[in-house]
Amino acid sequence: MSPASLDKPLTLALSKGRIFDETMPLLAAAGIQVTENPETSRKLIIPTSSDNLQLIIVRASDVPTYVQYGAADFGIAGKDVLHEHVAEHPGGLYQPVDLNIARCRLCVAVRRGFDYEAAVYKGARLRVATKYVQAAREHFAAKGVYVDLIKLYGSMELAPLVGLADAIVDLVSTGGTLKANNLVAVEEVAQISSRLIVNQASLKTRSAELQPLIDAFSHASASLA
Ligand code: PRT
Ligand code: MG
Repeated sequence: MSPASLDKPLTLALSKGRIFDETMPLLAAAGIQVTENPETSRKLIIPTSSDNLQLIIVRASDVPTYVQYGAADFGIAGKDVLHEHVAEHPGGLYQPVDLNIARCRLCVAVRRGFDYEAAVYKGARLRVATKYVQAAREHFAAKGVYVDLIKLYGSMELAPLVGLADAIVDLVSTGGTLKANNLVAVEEVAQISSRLIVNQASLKTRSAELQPLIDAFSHASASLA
């Protein structure tokens, strides 16, 4: 898995939205400004104030793929995304820093009124809808609960409301989405934040350029935490 070619600027893969927004202060701490806004611009390759750094804007769950194959030298991805990715595609990614950004919790949630404890206690087979199949499988296996996992790609909150599943495993930050849909979190699966990930070949061949950025991000995230 080769790094981006040497005559190109370093490439940082980000998703738009919360990860992009929370990465801007980290870049600023490294003395780098970004003028283009991916929410309004249609550009997928975004220059920065540094000639040696460009951003690419990809789906959150695609960030590890771009970095693993060396199309991006480094990237920022949630532990939720990384856990699923690494389970299927081990190797090739170095994860040097927990940036402590885009924090949330991966939770089991059910319809208000659904007696989760009783269902688990009785040994009922639960239908669980989630995008996080790997994390969900490990969580319920550790509890000794039998589950049928239903893979969804979005709007997990709908599944218990229309009888697709008894429970969901999804990310919760304010809890507003669960509340608005008459769902309650009944268990925490994991605490989530985003990590810096680096292509292993890039780290070797371009470490003189990468390491100062890794250090700046690391210091900035520690001081912003
Ligand atoms: O949106 P898209 O389908 O393109 O991809 P994505 O949802 O994976 O991307 P994005 O940008 O929404 O999330 C990127 C990363 O941010 C995730 O991988 C997490 O690591 C992190 N993060 C932090 C969150 C949240 N907080 C979060 N609240 N990701 C998603 N949510 C969603 C959650 O899935 C639920 O639908 O927000 C809703 C709940 O939010 P509250 O505030 O109502 O509880
Ligand atoms: Mg989203």
